Amino acid sequence: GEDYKSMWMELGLDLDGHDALLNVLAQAYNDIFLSQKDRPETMSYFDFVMSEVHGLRIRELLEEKKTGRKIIGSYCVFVPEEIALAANATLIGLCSGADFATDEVEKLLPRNTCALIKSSFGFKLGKVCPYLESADMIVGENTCDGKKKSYESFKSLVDNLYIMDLPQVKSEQGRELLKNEYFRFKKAVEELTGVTITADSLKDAIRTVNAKRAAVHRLSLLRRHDPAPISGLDALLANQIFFYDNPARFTQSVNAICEELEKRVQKKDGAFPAKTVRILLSGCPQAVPNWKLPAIVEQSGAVIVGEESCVGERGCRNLTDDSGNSVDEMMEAIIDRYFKIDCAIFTPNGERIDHIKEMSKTYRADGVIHYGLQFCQPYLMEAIPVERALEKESIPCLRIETDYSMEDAGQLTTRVEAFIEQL
Ligand code: BJ8
Repeated sequence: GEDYKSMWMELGLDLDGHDALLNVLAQAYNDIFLSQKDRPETMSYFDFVMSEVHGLRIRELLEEKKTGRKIIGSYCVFVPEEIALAANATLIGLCSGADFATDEVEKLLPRNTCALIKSSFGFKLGKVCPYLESADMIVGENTCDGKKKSYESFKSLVDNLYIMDLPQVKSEQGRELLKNEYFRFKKAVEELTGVTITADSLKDAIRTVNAKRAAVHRLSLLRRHDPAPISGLDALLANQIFFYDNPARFTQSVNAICEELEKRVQKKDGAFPAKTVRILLSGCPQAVPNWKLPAIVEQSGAVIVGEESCVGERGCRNLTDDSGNSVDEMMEAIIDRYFKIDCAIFTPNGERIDHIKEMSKTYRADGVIHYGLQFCQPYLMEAIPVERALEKESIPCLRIETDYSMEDAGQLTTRVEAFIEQL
């Protein structure tokens, strides 16, 4: 609305570009989400959050800042929210799910860079992301070569970029590296906020984040039922909003959805009819508003029953042990928890294949669609062993390679429909 304009201007947003982005977002949301049949009523909270994504939530963050709280933006689920919260900071996942200012971006990045990285540059260059502009610290992590190298240029665009190094091997030395980096991050956040993390604040933070992850797990598990009580699109939306909503309110809202879904399961009410073909989506993270593939899958008559993705189960599978009594003990628990994340930048990464097989069984998927962003070496490379491993279990797999443009939508629909038909 009108009243947000001055806020956006103060943040330095480009109002025309920003309006254009919001219009595309609203249109896509309308076409993809609001047109769905038999949605749970409690999804109305998420509709509201999406309608206020650059409005009310930004106002809240700016209010937090007025009280001295700091905002930290991140591009990866390896950045521990517990540490931010414990030091009086709010962690926001920066989304990067749409092309923007592509011509400008391609002056700084090679054309054959994945759409996610290009998008993060585009949102900055186009000045259209109020989260990015509100952040007191932005964390870039050394994960894939694309992100790692692109942050070197990104540094010239933002003055508060903090680089977090990450291991690539799940060895003892790898854990040691992660440990050093998490302690270095803790110190940097404490310096940023001027607040020293205590055993109490860290325990509280761990509990807050655990509750959020537990709520999402509860939601995920309800999707194993047939008929699935919620569409994959709506479940994905909850997983996306996970990254920027107020944690306690998010937890409460997801639990409210779960209560409604539990009743639906009892009554055998579904978002789709019983015996609808069930798909597990696996691969690259799907950031807002990148809804292309899930929309195609569900408009083709299948239901997505799980996301093996960082915006999904890979990102929030494990909880953190909160039983420690000292900051050091709880830091160790945090390191243990994050070191289990089976991102494709790790080598070897057999756990991910095990998890895909396990998720296929838990959610009773008829087939797996592997989603790889074009030019994303880690996930495109892993797609082949993933497909082979699934073949051995007689689980059909379709490998998709795509980007954020709609140019291939027709072709994707044809391939997805043919895949669903054979299941
Ligand atoms: S923990 S998946 S959020 S790094 S799509 S930018 S991998 S070329 S996003 Fe990720 Fe953290 Fe891993 Fe998860 Fe590179 Fe691929 Fe692009 Fe990607």
